[in-house]
Amino acid sequence: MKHLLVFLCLIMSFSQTVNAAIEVVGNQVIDSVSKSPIGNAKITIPKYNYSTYTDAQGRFNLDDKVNGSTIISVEKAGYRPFSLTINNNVASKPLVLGIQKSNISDIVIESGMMHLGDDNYSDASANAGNFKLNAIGPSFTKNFLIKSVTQTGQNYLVIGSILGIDTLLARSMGQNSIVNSYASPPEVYFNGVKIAEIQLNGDNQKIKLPNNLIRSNRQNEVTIKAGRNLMQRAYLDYDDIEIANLSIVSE
Ligand SMILES: [Ca+2]
Ligand SMILES: [Ca+2]
Repeated sequence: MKHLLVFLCLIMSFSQTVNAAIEVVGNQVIDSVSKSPIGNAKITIPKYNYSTYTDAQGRFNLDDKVNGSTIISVEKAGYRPFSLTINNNVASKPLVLGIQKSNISDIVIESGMMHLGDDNYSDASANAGNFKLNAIGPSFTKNFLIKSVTQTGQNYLVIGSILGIDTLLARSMGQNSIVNSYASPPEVYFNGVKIAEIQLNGDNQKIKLPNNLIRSNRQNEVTIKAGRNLMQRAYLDYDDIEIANLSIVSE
């Protein structure tokens, strides 16, 4: 009988250890295909000036940083820049972020975060409480070389994350709480030609690049222009927005 009790106690303590091990589930960065953990990936939340690195198991801590909507970014050599718009609801559960290996043809245009507009916005506008940076002005332009084009594939301009858009559609989708105004959508130009208008906030927005606009082995230019508050006629009020991670991928 005594032996049986010792045996039962051993089983109980063993199962408690196992349970404890299972409970330690936190935020993790993994390879989106192989699902293996990725160590030493840089995690950034620009709004809080917060950055950290994943451990060998791909785990990372957010230190209860998240309050309201904000962008979290992951950078790791050999992988495409990754960003995700999160809020305290999302961040209160373990985040598993799957990042994708980069291709040789990928072009990173901008890996940081930028604020377009004029730093003049209402508290009710989308993500107003979450703007971190000062505006660089109403538009962003960058030149970059496209060495060769996979003509068989389709090329895309990818906007990792965008927040703060106050279009009529964004308002109708509940992305802001503005009652009586809205803005025109931000416009995207490639080599001087308008290729898209961005109506909604969100992540990983892919815009088709027409192959005939691409200048192979030469400089190409991308421009993003902030929209305008259409109800403000007394002065020009650009729609303040924030963008993280701009790249070109071929698929
Ligand atoms: Ca503004
Ligand atoms: Ca805005």
